[in-house]
Amino acid sequence: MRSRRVLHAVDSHTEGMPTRVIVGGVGAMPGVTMMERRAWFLAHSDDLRTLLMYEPRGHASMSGAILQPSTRPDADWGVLFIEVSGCLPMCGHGTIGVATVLVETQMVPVTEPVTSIRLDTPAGLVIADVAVVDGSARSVTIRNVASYVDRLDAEVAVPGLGPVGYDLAFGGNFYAMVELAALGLPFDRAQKGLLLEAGLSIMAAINTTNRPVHVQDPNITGCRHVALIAPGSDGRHSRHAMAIYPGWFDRSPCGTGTSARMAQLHARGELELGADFLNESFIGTRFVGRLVGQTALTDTVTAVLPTITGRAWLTGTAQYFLEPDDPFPAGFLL
Ligand code: PYC
Repeated sequence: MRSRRVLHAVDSHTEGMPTRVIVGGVGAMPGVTMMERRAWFLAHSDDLRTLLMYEPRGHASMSGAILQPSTRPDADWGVLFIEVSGCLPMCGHGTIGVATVLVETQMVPVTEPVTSIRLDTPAGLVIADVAVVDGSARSVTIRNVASYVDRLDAEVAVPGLGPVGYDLAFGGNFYAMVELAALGLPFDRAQKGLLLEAGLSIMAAINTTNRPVHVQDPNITGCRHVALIAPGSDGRHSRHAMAIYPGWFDRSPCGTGTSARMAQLHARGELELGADFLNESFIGTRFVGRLVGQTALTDTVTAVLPTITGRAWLTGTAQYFLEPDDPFPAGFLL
């Protein structure tokens, strides 16, 4: 075999959104936390991310995760999230995909009716409770990181759109939330080009004028996700199109986005602790979220503690190669 690299993958999708889980072929990265490993990876090994996510092995909306030994004694596996736009600190659909793969391949001891997996992510410890029936993963509930509102009723001047009102919350990543009706745009897949353009312009304007920074971790910064909320959405059932940098939509209902949305709805008095919240993606797939507690992050910022439940399915296994004379050793995007 001529290949310079052999990368072992278990491919899956979470409510329509791919998670390519790299289970072999990548050694332990330097770093004493997963956030340090993420920084090391971006500085020294980002061509591996683009090789696995970009064409011809992936595509413009690809997403995945690289398994690592945990950096903390209380976790089973470390996870580095990779996608076309970089390395997210936390990814909800990716966590549901990883947990499903770990159970289905028996890379963790599997118990029924629930297998609890502790994952060391760049954003902190995330616990995934996998519902297992007859040895098979049926759904996953993740206990996500503390989520909080950064700003409510903010306004930003967006070239081509004028002043746009938005709320901004953190749920593992920062999410701007904008009502589609206020933009005069329809919740319609046939208009996806217009929606994507609006989402990207809004995130660029927010990052230029008032870039968000996490209240506890200055490594987490910037808004790369805009939830375009469909008319008729409320604190029980919400639909959205999630526009993501550099130009794609989440196919899943977005786990970290659902967490941010629940933090926003709670702050607005529309979602109480303990109530189920149904969040629906642009393709109509669903996560069920719930707020299970609160925690103080600083003297002035109180966060909510979200859980997200969704399903993932394995789609295949693969060994990805890089031959020495491949003209695209880091892939490409068209
Ligand atoms: O599920 O958290 C998520 C996510 C982030 C980006 C795409 N999906």
